[in-house]
Amino acid sequence: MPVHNRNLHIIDTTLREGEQFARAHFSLQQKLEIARLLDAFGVEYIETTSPVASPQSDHDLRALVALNLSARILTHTRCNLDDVRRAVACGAQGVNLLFATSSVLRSASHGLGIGQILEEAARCIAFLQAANVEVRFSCEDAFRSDAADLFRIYTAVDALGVNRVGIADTVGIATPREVEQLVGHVRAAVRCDIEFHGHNDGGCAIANAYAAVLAGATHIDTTVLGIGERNGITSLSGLIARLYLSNPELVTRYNLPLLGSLDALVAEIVGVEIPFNSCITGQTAFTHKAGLHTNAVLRDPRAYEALDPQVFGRARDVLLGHRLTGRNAITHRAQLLGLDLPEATLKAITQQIKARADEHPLTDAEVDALLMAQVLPGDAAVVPPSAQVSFISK
Ligand code: HCA
Ligand code: CU
Repeated sequence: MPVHNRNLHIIDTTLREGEQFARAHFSLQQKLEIARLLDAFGVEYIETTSPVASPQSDHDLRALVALNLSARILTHTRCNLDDVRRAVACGAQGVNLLFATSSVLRSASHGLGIGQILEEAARCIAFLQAANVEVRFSCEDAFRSDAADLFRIYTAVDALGVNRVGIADTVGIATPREVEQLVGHVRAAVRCDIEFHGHNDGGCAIANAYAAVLAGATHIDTTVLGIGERNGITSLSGLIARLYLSNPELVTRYNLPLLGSLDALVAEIVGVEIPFNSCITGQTAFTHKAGLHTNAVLRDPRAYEALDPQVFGRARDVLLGHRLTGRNAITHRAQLLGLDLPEATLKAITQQIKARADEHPLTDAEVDALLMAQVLPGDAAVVPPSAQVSFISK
C-alpha cells in the first residue's frame, strides 16, 4: 500500500468553482445551507466566490463568515490589492490568490510578465500576512506553464512565507502520472503546503487528485457532484471513495453518511439528477444485477463490493426481475418471504421470470407474487391477477 499523507485537507469550492457551473445560481439561503452541511460533513475549508464579483457576493461572504463554522471560510481572488483588501474587510479567514502563468493565459488574460506577477504577489501576500489571514498563491494553468516560470514563482512565494501554493489543472489536460511528477517536484522545491485543483475535461479529475495526494499535496479542491466550469472538477464523493479504498483511516474523521444528503441538496438546487455513476452516491452504486454477481454477493458482499454501503448510510440492492437473474437470487428471495420451495420449482420460476423479463423487467412485487403463488395459488389478495394469470398461462 502506498504511503499516504495523513495531513490531508479538503477545500470544498462548491460555493466558488461550483458557482461557475452553467446551471448554478445560489441564493444566500442556499449558500448557507450548503455551507452548514459541508461543515457537518467535516470539510476543513469552504472556498467562496470573490466579494468583488457582485454586491451580493460581498454580502454572502460576510454572512458565511458570520456562521462561525468549524470549516475555515476562504475566498478566491485575483492577485491585486483592491480585491485582497475587500476579502479581508469581509472577514475571510483565508485568501486563495490566483495568477495565470501559462503563456496562452498570460496573453489572453492579464498580459503581465513573470517579474510583474511576482511584484503583485509580494504586495498581496504582505498585506494578508499583516492582516493575519491565511494565504495561498496558485498558478492557474500550471500544466501548460513553462516549468522554469512555475518554479521561479513557487519558490519565490514560498520564500515570502505563503501558507501554501496551488497547482491548478485549469483545462483538465493532466494525467495522473504528470500530476504526480509536477507535485513531486514542487514538493521538493518548497517548504509550504501544496494545494491541487483539477478539472475533469479528460475524465481524470479524481485520479489526478489522488495522484497529487500520493506525491505530497496537503490540500485537495473538490465540489459537491464535481460541478464547476465546463464539466467540472474532482467531486467530493469521488475523492472520498478513492481515499477510502486506499486507506479508510484517511476519511474516517468525516461524517460519511452525509455525502448522500450533500449530493442530493446540490443536485436539487442546480436542477440536475445525481449522476448514476457518482461514486458512493449514484442511485445504482450498490445495485447488483447479473446472476453471477448476485449469487456471490448474497454469500459474501465483498465479492463485488469494494465499498461497504453501510459505512456511507446506503443499502445494497439486488435486482431480481430481469433476464439476467439467477436461481440463487430467486431462492434467497423465497427464503426472505419465508417460503421453503423445492429446487425444481425455484428453477422453473427462475426460467419463468427470465422468459417474461425478455419483454420487460418485472417489479419485486411481481416476482414475489410468482413465488407466493406456489403456496397460495388461489389467494388473489397476495397474488396480483396479472402475475397469477401469466404464470399459469405459460
Ligand atoms: C478560475 C480558475 C481556477 C482556479 C484554481 C485555483 C482553475 O476559474 O478562476 O485557484 O487554484 O481551474 O484554474 O478554478
Ligand atoms: Cu477551476
